[in-house]
Amino acid sequence: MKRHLFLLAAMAVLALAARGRADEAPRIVEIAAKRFEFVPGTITLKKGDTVTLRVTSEDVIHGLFLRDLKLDTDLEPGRTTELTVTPEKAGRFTAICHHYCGNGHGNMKLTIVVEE
Ligand SMILES: [Cu+2]
Repeated sequence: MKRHLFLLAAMAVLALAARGRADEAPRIVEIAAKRFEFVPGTITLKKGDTVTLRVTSEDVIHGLFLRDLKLDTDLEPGRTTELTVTPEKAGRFTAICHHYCGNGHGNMKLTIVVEE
């Protein structure tokens, strides 16, 4: 009988531990894309931490490209695109808009700082 109670307690602890992990949603970073900037212009992430980038284009089609973090996506006008990223190396990276969106397109950059 004692043994059964012990097993029940152990199962309850395991169930709670599993639920705790499932509740750990990635941090969300909101970013607006518009001619000719990303707002904020710089975001800071932590190496090894998974985050969701929630990027909304406020005007025309933009893009977000950064090879180092495997970002390569179109940002449709008026829509929000979610990207999950887990940076594997620390440093300072520059993501660019890779859809021509007008005269200031070349300056449309997002700095991503990844801290150790
Ligand atoms: Cu652009």
